Amino acid sequence: MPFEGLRLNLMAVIEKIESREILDSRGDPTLKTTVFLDDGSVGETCVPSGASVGTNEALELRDKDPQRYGGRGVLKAIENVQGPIQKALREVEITDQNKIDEIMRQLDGTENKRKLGANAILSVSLAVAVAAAVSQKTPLFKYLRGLFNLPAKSDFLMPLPMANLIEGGKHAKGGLDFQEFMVVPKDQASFAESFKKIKRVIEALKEVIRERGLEAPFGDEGGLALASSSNEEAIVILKEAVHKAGLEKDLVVGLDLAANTLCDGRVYSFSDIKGTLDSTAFINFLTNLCQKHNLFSLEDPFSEEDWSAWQQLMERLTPATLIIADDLTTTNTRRLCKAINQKVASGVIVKPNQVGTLTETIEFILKAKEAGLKVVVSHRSGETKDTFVSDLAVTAGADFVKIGSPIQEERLEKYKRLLAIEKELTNG
Ligand code: 2PG
Ligand code: MG
Repeated sequence: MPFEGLRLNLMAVIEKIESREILDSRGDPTLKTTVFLDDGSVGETCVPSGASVGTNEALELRDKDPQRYGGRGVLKAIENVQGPIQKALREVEITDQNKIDEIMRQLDGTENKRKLGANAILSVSLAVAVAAAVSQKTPLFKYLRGLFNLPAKSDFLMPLPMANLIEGGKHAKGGLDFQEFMVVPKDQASFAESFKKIKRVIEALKEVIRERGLEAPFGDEGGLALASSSNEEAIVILKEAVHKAGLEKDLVVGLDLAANTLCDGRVYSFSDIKGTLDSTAFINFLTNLCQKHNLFSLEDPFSEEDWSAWQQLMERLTPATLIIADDLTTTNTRRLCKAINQKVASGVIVKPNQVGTLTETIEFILKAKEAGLKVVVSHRSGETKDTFVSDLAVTAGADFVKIGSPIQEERLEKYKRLLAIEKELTNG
C-alpha cells in the first residue's frame, strides 16, 4: 500500500519537544531544541545570539541569575519550550508552519516575544521545519520552497558569500571601531570557487599582518581582530591581502560599521577622527571612504534612528555602493516597510532570531525582494554548528550569505553545508 504510507507521512504530527542548554561559540548558553514526530522523524536546531543588537529585535530570554554564566543562562526559555509551547503544539500537523508559528505568537502575546522568549520560540519554529523536511524525506532547502510558495521544480541560485576577515567593534578587542571588514566575490562560477578564493585571501592576510608586525588574535566570528586603531588601515590591509592573493579582479571589500556603537545622540565618534562628526560630516566621511577604496557595501553606516542620514547617503552612493540595513530593520516587516518608503537602503540583512519565527522571517524576505532590495541571509556573532541559515539562503534565492570567516568551526559548518547543497544541485 504505497499510497497509504505516503498519506501517513504527510500527516505527521508533533509528539514531543525537548530542549537543553548548550554553549555557543562565545561559551554562552543557548538552546538546542528537538522536535519528535509520531512517524519517528526528528528535527533539531540550535539558536544563535547577537552582540551588537538592534533595539527593535525580538527579546532573547536570559535567566538573569548571576550565579550562572553571569546571568546568561537560558533555563527559563527551556522551561517555556518544554512547558507551554510543547503543550500547545502537541498533535499539530508538522508541515503547517504558519499555524505552528501563529500558535506560539498567540501564546506569547507580546510585541517582542518577551514572555516566552524569541530564543525559545525560534528554536521550536526552526526545529519544526527541520523535522518536517526529515518526515518528507526532502533536503531542508527543498522543503523550505513550499513555505516560500515556490513551485516544487523551481531553480536554486547559490548566494555570494560576504566573508568577514577582519573584526572590530563589539566582536573584537584589537582597537578597530568598525565591526566587520569583509571580502565579497564580484560574481561566481560556483560557490566552491568563491570559497577557495576566500581561503586564499585569508592566507595572504595573515602574511600581510605578519609583515607589518601587527597582532591579530581571532575575533568572535573567526576573523582576525587586527590590533590597529585605524579603520582605514584595516581596509588598506584587506585590499593588500586581496592584491597579494592575485584576486583584485575577483573580490571587492565591504564593511559592517554596526554604527549604533559609534553613535552617541546624533554624533559619531571613532578612532580615525579627532572629536565627533555630526550626521552630515559623517556622510561626507563615508562618501570619501567609499570612493577612495571602491567599497562594495556599507552595512549599518548610521544608527538605527538616524533615518535622514541613511536617506542622504543612499542619494549620494547608490548604486555604486550597496547600503545594507541590519539594526535599522531587524528582520521586522513593519520597519522594512518604513525603510522601503523612505528609500534608506538598497539591501537588508535577514537574521531569523531578530524576529523569532520562520514565518515572519520568510514574510520579511518576500517583502524585501518585492521591493527590489538585495537580500543578505546572516548568522549572528554568537553561533553554533547549526546550518539552518545556509539552507534558508539557498531557498530564499538570497543575493548574499554572511557567515563569518571559515576559520572558526561554527562558521565553517555553514560554508560546508552550502558546498554540499551546491554539489547536490549540480549532481541533480
Ligand atoms: C551583525 C552581526 C553578525 P551580531 O551585526 O551583522 O555579523 O553581529 O550578531 O553581534 O549582531
Ligand atoms: Mg550587522
